Amino acid sequence: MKHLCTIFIFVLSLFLITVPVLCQEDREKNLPEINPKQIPKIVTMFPENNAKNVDPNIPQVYLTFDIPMGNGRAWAQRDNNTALDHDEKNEVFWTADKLTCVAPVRLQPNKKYEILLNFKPFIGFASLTGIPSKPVFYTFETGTNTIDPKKREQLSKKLYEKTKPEAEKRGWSPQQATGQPDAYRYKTGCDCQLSWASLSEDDETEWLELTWDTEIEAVGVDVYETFNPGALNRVVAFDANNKEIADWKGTDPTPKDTPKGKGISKIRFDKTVKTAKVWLYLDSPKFPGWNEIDAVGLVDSAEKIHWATGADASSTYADK
Ligand SMILES: [Ca+2]
Ligand SMILES: [Ca+2]
Repeated sequence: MKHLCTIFIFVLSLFLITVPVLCQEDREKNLPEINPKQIPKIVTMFPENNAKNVDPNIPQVYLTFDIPMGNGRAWAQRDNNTALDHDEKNEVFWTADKLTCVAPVRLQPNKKYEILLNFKPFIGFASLTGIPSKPVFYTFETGTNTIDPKKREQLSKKLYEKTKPEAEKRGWSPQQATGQPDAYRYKTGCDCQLSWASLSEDDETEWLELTWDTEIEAVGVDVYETFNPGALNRVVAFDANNKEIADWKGTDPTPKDTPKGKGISKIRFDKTVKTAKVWLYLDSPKFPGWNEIDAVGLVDSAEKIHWATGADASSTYADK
């Protein structure tokens, strides 16, 4: 009986979150056609679509979209035999960057899962502006591994860093400068919680520390500035012994009056360095207003960007 109730509640909540988007869709019938670029697309599925032999110990299934999404979701089942086994104790949630929707699960070994993502009438996944993603038929099969609570715990910790619930990343906290850019996706610069902001607008010079899980052979950093840019005047990279191995000083490549109010400052060191820790310095008093940073990536010699995984700062508006 308990199981039946859960299914009922799940279906009910699906409807609750689905209705506003359906209404939005109705309104859009009279509007000009949507630019295909504005339709959200799934860029990552975990496990991958059509994956076989998936470890049933994984505690989460998640989807990452290419643009920030609204709060709706629609993980609908095809039939009872292949329905996703949701973890009854933990609710589906969105990560702080609004890019990833995470379904906590309790999978079974040797089972084929079939999930209908945004199939009518269950339209839940939609961008912040209400544009729904296209329907996707998502399926994967678990392998023969037995359920091992210890292994599940380990996998849970590993995944948790990637998919922290929204509440764990406070608005404007240094952690908002980790991961791929999200605030930067808005057309113009904005005072947005998806970026780090210092506590005061102009009271003192500020620093932002970024760290990476593994050392990168880096030629420089790309700094995504999303509000009142121009304050960056020094970047220092450290080695594993905390010794300064690169020290750039100069004028921020993104000027204060840049037309869109945002920019990517591409800082290059005078040599390639192996680093997993970088400090950015900002002359905040000289550049009025909060000088917000959305994301920071180390750039390797192939110009591949590695997004920061950890962050700390001199101060944060999240403490206000
Ligand atoms: Ca300032
Ligand atoms: Ca961000």
